[in-house]
Amino acid sequence: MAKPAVLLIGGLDPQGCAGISADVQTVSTHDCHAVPLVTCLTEQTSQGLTHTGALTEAEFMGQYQACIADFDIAAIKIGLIPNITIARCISNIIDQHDVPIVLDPVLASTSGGIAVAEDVQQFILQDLLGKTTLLTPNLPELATLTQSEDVDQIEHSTIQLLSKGLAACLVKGGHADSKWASDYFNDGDNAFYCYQEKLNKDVRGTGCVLASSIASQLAHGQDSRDAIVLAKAYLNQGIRQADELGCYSVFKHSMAALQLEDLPKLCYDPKLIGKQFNFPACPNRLGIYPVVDSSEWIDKLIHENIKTIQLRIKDVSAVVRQQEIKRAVSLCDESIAFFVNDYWQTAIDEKAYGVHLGQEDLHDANLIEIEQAGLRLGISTHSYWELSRALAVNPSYIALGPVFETTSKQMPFTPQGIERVKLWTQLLGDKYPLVAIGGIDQQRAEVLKQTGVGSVAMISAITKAVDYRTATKQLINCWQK
Ligand code: TZP
Ligand code: MG
Repeated sequence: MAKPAVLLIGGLDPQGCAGISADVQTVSTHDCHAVPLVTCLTEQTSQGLTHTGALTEAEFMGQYQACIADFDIAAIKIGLIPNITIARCISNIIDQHDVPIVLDPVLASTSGGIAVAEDVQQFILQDLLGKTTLLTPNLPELATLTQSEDVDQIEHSTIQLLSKGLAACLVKGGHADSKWASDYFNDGDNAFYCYQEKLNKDVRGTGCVLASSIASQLAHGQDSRDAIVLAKAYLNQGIRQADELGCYSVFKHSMAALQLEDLPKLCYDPKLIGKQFNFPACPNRLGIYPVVDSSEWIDKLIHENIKTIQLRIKDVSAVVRQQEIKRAVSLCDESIAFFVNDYWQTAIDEKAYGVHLGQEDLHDANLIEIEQAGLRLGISTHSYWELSRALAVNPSYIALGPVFETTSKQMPFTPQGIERVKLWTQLLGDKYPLVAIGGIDQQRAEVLKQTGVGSVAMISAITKAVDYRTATKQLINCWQK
């Protein structure tokens, strides 16, 4: 596969900490090719920025022609725009490329110094916003762009920018006075807070790194929510491992494996940022895990030595549902981990072992009530951002699907594949048991066993088998081998 090239438009920091040097390192570490297009030769130190040193239009456009002479560009990241002439050139350049555009509106550098001219700010608002895939302002920059100092109005402020044609906005909340570093994403359809504990290190250029990391992920074709979550993880890891150099900590660019502690958490309600949930643990290896639609199936399968099972009933009346859940609970003794899909209230009333929730159910369910009732909680995930959502509620286990094509559920997700199961098994370690689901039969279970995953869930491999007894026995045998 061709390496995606990312066009990096920004200023050169002579100390190599921020701007285009940070961008180049980030993009290269993400296995993309960095194509630097310098807007200005800045003079900046730990004391701030004293000179922007803009290039002329001819110099800038001459560079650009060279940038694109031999490569196709897969994404563009824009940083410091020194004046209106360069701003207009950038607008023309964007028009030449139908690719994701990440604009980091460097209106105020963390180290202070020269602010971006008023006419450039206006041009960003009037022209560039409408061409931007993702804008990544910090709180002061959002305030400048929306002329509102009220950081509690963050949702409203992003809507204001979206109404100007911006596709999506990620507001970096690192400047807020809180124990949590919390960013807010809004694309009009999806909005969430993405947070983790603030790291106590003063590293320059983190805004550039975040935006370039997102641009690289988008160049690789990632969904924008996954791009954000993965970029945050990259940022956290690089800050955590930053090296001391003079009066700075300098960012560590590294392709080291993703660490659970670096993944941000995700929630929809700002009041829940940092909320600690504590669901009881369940066995780390949940084993062969059938998902069935009746208590009759549960009766049959526990007689085949199944120890983990889920009742997933759709389209029946509330009365039947309750009877089914009640009966299932009465059939399962304490050696069996019995999870109820979705209907958490009935699961609590009937004292089931646990509840399994999809992402939408998770949105609607009262997690505090489930936690107080002492039920285990399992959560479905299909992507990194959904994993971040799951991590925010600290569940008893996490399910990843669909690993293979499935016909049992209509889903917009492409199969995750075996490699991702392996990666997530290592990522989640012994902190969260992982359950792989989707298109799994005995042959595939044997392959998945090699990934180290503790459990495989299935519907059709058992319920549509010619002989469910044999199918179940074979699955259990292969898993115990
Ligand atoms: N969630 C992800 S895939 C899936 C669910 C409920 C269906 C699994 O069914 P099958 O028949 O084992 O592919
Ligand atoms: Mg559900």
